[in-house]
Amino acid sequence: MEIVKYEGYNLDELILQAKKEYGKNIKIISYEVSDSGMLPFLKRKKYSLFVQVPTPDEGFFDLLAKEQKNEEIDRFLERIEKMIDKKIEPLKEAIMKGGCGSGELPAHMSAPDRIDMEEEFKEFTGDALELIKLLIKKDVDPKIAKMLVKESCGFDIDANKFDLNTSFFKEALVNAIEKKIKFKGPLKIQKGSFKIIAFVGPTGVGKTTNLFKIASELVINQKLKIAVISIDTFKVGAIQQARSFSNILNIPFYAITDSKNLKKTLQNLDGFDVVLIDTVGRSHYDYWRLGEMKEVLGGGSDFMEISLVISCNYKNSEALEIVNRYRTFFPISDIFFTKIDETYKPGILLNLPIKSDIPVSFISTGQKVPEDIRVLNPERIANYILGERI
Ligand SMILES: Nc1nc2c(ncn2[C@@H]2O[C@H](COP(=O)(O)OP(=O)(O)O)[C@@H](O)[C@H]2O)c(=O)[nH]1
Ligand SMILES: [Mg+2]
Repeated sequence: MEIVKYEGYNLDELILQAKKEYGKNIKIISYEVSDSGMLPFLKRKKYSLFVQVPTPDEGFFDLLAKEQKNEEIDRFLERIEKMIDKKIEPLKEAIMKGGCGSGELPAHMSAPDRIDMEEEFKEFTGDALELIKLLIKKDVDPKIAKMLVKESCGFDIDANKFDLNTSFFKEALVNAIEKKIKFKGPLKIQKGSFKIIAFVGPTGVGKTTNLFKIASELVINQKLKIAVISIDTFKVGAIQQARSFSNILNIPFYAITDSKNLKKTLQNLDGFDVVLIDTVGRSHYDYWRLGEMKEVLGGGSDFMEISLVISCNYKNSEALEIVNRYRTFFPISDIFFTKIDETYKPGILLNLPIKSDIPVSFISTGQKVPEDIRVLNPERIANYILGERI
């Protein structure tokens, strides 16, 4: 993919022009508005539009066909997912009521799945029980749901059970999250600190896109001196995508492949405040490749922070497996969640940090660079879990 810049006085016309030249499957990345004309009465708003377009050597029509096919597959999978959800919803309700109509769970459920909910949550009542049910609906692990809710409970002597000590679900959840999850907080970097942050994780989770959201914040708002190094030399078009973003932000960009070069490049960047390293996406099953990447990153420095990028689309078990595999290779400093906009069951935001005990940093809320990113904090996680988008 390639980034193309269009300039003009009418944004709609610029978009039309881009679509005319590259087809309807272009992606609009961002636009900037500036005033043009020296004299006040001649001032007009001038737009710079950045769009991602397929490169000609990737075969434009092939790519278009592929994207259309992918959309069809996505729609088909979405339908299947909804059908499955509809089918298992009554089953979940039945489980929550402590049985399955006949009082028995279906035979196809394996022994560990046969959690007798009534037994499991018999110490809770009222709002506490309601909140546990809600959390489980959002795909929070039942044991984690129970542990979190208990953090915000008091003992109800009349009922002889635990109930929430507040009448607000959000307050209860924020209080529990504050105690159980570590937060990295906003990225505040001192001038001259020479911080290095590498982004690792499987292919397609959003490492490159989100690295540039961070880069934009650091360059534009914090006025820091940034450089980007990419060791993603294997994914078609990856270097070009990163190079184009770097050009837009006007920051130096280096593509390297081996550890000696990384060391040398970092030494040459001594006067910079932050160096962001984009890495190749690797399957977490691909030990050999992960080992190779570790070797390249190993040529970095002891001050390097390694951020593991995980999509909220992943199943809980899959995400935990990814974290466990990556942490055998790298000292992971934080989990960076992406694609929250593509899930309606965000339980992963609680399950993964609690099970892995790794701090969380950011959440990506969409494809737009630079605006679709938020710093994670207890309130924000609670809002996502309770279904409020911010
Ligand atoms: N819907 C959605 N898409 C995202 C998000 N973050 C990244 N993407 C998209 O995911 C795709 C893969 O992103 P990329 O940064 O190339 O992933 P990488 O292989 O990990 O570097 C691109 O189309 C991005 O625009 C997000 O938060 N939400
Ligand atoms: Mg990438």
